[in-house]
Amino acid sequence: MEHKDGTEQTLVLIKPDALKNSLTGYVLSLLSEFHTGLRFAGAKIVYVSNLLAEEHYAEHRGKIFFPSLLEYIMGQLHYPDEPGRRRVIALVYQGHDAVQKIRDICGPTNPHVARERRPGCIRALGALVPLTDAEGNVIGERMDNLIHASAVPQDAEREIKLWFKPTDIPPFMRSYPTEVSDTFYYFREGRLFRQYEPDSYCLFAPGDIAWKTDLDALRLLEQALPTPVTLETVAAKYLINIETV
Ligand code: FUP
Repeated sequence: MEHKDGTEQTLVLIKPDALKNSLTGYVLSLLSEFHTGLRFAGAKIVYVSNLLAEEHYAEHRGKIFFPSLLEYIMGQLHYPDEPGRRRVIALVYQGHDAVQKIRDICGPTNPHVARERRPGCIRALGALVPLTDAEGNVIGERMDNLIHASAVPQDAEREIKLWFKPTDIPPFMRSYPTEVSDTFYYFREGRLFRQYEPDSYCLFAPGDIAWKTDLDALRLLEQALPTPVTLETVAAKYLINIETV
């Protein structure tokens, strides 16, 4: 969806390998307004829980590289003994043609292809890691490619709403409709509650600003009707930097 002023937004994740290799500043420079004409609309440092990782990469569920991809985005592979350093930097950029502009700077998904076809792009600095089964046979590959960037505007909307609450983004920079909640919603272990339950997390209190699509989804879930957005998708951003598992 285009923003009111004709611009669009995109989600960028600076992944654990970029942080480990001290490439954060370099990546931010390449993406800076000076080079791209794009502006920050949101930024946060995120400890990536299993829930968030699974939701982010939901389209790859079931693929051979999926478990490794989750370990990678959660920082477990680059910081096996230092949970305190496991994090990603999540950013929303806004501006004309933001999705494609940033994809171009990232380059091809596979770092080997990136080096061959687009030397100088961010992902050309990445690595390809073979995945093996218990017998040591190569069964796939994991791409440590430093950065995630939304592929198309529809993905950008899903991903921005997955990682960011409306109030993480300045009011005049929000691209998607919001609604004020008139009720309490709590979440615990995949279930939704209207009243506080021990060990549940409060997703919304009356008066809180929510993405409209999230409240629509919760209302459908309460009636056990199918929703385009899962409960986990709604909840994940409210558990950011709370959940440690
Ligand atoms: P992209 O949109 O460029 O991030 O690429 P994809 O959605 O196709 O892939 C998502 C992530 O899975 C990428 F970071 C690369 C990773 N991947 C692997 O690790 N192994 C594969 O065989 C395919 C993709």
